[in-house]
Parts: sequence; structure tokens; C-alpha cells
Amino acid sequence: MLIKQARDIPSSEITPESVYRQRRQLVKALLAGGALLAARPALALDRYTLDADEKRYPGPDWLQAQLRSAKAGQPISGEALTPYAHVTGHNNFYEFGLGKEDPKQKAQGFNTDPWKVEISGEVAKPGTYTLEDLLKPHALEERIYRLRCVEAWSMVIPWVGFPLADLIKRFEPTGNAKYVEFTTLQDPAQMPGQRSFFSTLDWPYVEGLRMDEAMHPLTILAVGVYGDALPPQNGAPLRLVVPWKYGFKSIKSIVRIRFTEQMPKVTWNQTAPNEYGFYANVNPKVDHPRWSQATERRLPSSLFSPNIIDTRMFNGYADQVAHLYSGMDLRKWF
Ligand SMILES: Nc1nc2c(c(=O)[nH]1)N[C@H]1C(S)=C(S)[C@@H](COP(=O)(O)O)O[C@H]1N2
Ligand SMILES: [Mo]
Repeated sequence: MLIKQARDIPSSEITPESVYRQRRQLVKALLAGGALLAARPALALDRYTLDADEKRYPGPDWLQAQLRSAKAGQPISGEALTPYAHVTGHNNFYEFGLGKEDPKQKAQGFNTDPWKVEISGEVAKPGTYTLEDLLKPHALEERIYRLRCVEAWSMVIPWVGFPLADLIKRFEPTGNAKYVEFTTLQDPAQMPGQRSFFSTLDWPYVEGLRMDEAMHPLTILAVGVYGDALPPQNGAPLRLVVPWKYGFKSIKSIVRIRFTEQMPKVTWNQTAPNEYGFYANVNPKVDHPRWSQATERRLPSSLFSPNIIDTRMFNGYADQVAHLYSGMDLRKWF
């Protein structure tokens, strides 16, 4: 696996402006001649060079321009990106099986375009929208975030998305909207995990946030990763990313966003309330009843090189989010 970021390239390798301009002229000339019309234009985020055997997910044509114009994200200093192979090959997406490699194997045929999202509940402008219409007004940006699974492994992932707050404002929640509930597609014909006799979850998968958490600038809806569209195994075509909470809050393949007055009944909390709280904030001091949350395995990790690091309060985002929970007993509201 070889991933090179533009920032790692020494300045001597960066193309001088004049050469760049000449190249642009050349590209324009070729385009005018039709020579390059079939080729996909370079993504703004095409700085990620993947191994030849890695599959890219360009996504639908209508998403291309938005992905290409996404502005690059701020790297996390001292923390390398988790390689693409792990981000797209080690997944939790129980609709496609319980194994970490199941989603990549079983979700490749998953039909994610066209896609519809219902906006409902306590909002002035409810309705069902195509994803294309839903995304149209939003400029995409890259966000490089830690993802800490409740199972005590973690990654650093370059998502492409936009603030959930910007979407929420468009639909004008009413004064009664205290929470936002998200629902994943239910389609057993496409999702083998929803047909499985061994499944322990009630479908569809549901998650939720308090309104102030949903409006927080760190909370995004992602449509891409590593500069391209989301692969199906990562929750294409639209998933939530809440970086200071355990990964299970970051619900995949969303078909409904509903504003509610009551705290939503969310999947993992309903399944095992003593193990998974509604808030699910990353907290090294509150252990899971069956294991410690004090440390985590930062992927890639192996038996001989486990790469164990300390877990940080709110997954390292305490400066930005701790105020949301001031005065709350985080042992009770885990
Ligand atoms: N619909 C749905 N969303 C889901 C899950 C799932 O099983 N179904 N798993 C969650 C868990 S436990 C984690 S850790 C993250 C994993 O995201 P990733 O596979 O993109 O790394 O997705 C979350 N979102
Ligand atoms: Mo997870």
C-alpha cells in the first residue's frame, strides 16, 4: 500500500506555475479537439495515489464536479492517514454481514444511485428529495477525522462531505425539534445481513443526535472518502460522521432524517442498553462492561505490531465539544 499526499511532496517536485499554465493550455487544446473527452478529469483530491489493485469509486456522474471542487482538509498533526485498503476493507456494516471483510465482499452490487432521502418530523419543509437535489446547494470539503469504534480499534479517515448543520438549516426545524433521528435503508433483497437468521439487530438501523450535537460544526454528512465517492461498504451514498462519538453513531446509507421532540430509539442502545448509551461519547474512563476503553488499536495493527495508543476524551476533540456536556454525569449518560 502506497499513499502519497501532496503535503509530503518536497517543494522541488511541485510544478512551477508557468509549466502548470502551459499544461492547462495544452489540456484545453486537447479538450477542444475532443482527445480527452473520454478521460475523467483529475479530482481536486487526486493527490491520493493508490496502489494499482485498489478500486476507486468515482460515484455517479452528477457528483463528479462537486467532488472535484472539494477543498482539501487539515491533516491531524502526528497521525498518519489509515491506508485506503483498511478504510475500505475493514468495516462494520451489519446489513452486509458481521465479519469485518463482509461489507467489502457483499456490498459491491449495492444500488446507491438514484437515491432518495426523506426529511420529516418537526420541520417547516418536509419532503422526499433525490440525493442529487439534496446535495446541490452544498460545497463539499474534506475532513480528516479519527474514527474510534466502540470495539477499541481506530482509524484516521479523509472524508468528503459538508456540515450537517447546513442541511438542517435549509429545512427549518420547528421549536419542538430537540433531536434528529437517522435511518438506514431497509432492503433485505440487497442486504444479506437483514435476511440472516443470526442477525441480532432489529432493522432498519437507526441512530440519533441531540439537536446541538447535530448542529455542531464537526458533525458532517459524508458522500466521499479519499477524494472519491464513498464505496458501498463505507455507507454510500450518504452517511453521518460524528468524530467524537463511537463509530456506531456514524450511521450509513441514510434514507430518512427525522426531527423529533423525544429522544429517538436508536439501534445499539435498544439492543443492549447497559452496553451502548444514546450519547456514546468516546470516553477512556468509562469502560464497556466487557472490555476497557482506555486504549485502542490504531489500524493498521497486527499481532506483532499491535500499535496500541491511549484513547482520548471525546476522541481528542474535547476542546471543541466538551461544553456540550457540561454538568452532565458522563458515567450515567455514557
Ligand atoms: N447502517 C449501519 N451503519 C453503521 C454500522 C452498521 O452496522 N450499519 N456500523 C457502525 C460502526 S459500529 C462503525 S465502527 C462504523 C464503521 O464505519 P466504516 O466501516 O466506514 O469505518 O459504521 C457505523 N455505521
Ligand atoms: Mo463500531
